Amino acid sequence: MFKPTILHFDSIDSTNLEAMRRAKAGAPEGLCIVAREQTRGRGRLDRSWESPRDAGLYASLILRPKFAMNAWPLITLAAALAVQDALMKTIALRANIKWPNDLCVNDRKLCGILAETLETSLGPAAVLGIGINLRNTPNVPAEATSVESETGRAPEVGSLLAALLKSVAEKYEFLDSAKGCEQVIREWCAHSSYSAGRRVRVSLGDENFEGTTRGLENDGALRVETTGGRIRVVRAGDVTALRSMKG
Ligand code: BT5
Repeated sequence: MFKPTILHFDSIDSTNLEAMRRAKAGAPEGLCIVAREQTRGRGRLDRSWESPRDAGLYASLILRPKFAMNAWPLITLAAALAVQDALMKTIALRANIKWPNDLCVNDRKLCGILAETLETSLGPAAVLGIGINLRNTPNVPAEATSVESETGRAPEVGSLLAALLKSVAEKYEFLDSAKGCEQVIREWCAHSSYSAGRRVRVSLGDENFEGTTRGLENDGALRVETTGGRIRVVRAGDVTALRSMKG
């Protein structure tokens, strides 16, 4: 049974970095690092995550999954479902999931998820980092949003965190069950407007292309149909919605 234990910090470089340091030192699955601010909050690909004091929820969980490593990318998708669920239950805010790791409201980013894997003395581990903007502050990008901007009030961090950990635990245990992966993918597709029929631009860093989303592969990769009906499978990259919703 997955049981989170929370460790609070006033200020830290990055909750993901602290969770990785502790995982390397043998910390158990379920240890959750939470901070009021991060001085070096991390996004993907060395990007930063703006984490002003008391303006967001910044949390990282140590996981030591027993399921096959090819299913580990599904942790990000399961976490997105958990954030969506927690926001709905805590503050009745409906957020959309954008592949692979964002939650948005009206296409503005409210939450980012960063799952990182590492080797530790106890075997391979994953650190699941979640940042949710609770209040808008001048530091966060203009194209972002916060719970307060969307609902008129910011939830109490403790209650949102409790709901989030409960939901993450449920989805994570689910991933470990028979047919869990298929069900997470099905659930993700039902809860994300990006899953199918959405016109998108995909940026792979050295290459950009446009197409229409056509669901997910078994490992959570996004299928995008380009000209001539060719399906491209995107495992890492950024996806932006284009205006037309028609596929
Ligand atoms: C992410 O990366 O969205 C993953 C963010 C994960 C943050 C959490 S907080 C707790 C834990 N500890 C950490 O150190 N990290 C995790 P990516 O998809 O690469 O998006 C990064 C981009 O989002 C940046 O380049 C900015 O454009 C934008 N951004 C930065 N700060 C933001 C914020 N507070 N709100 C919305 N967008 C932001």
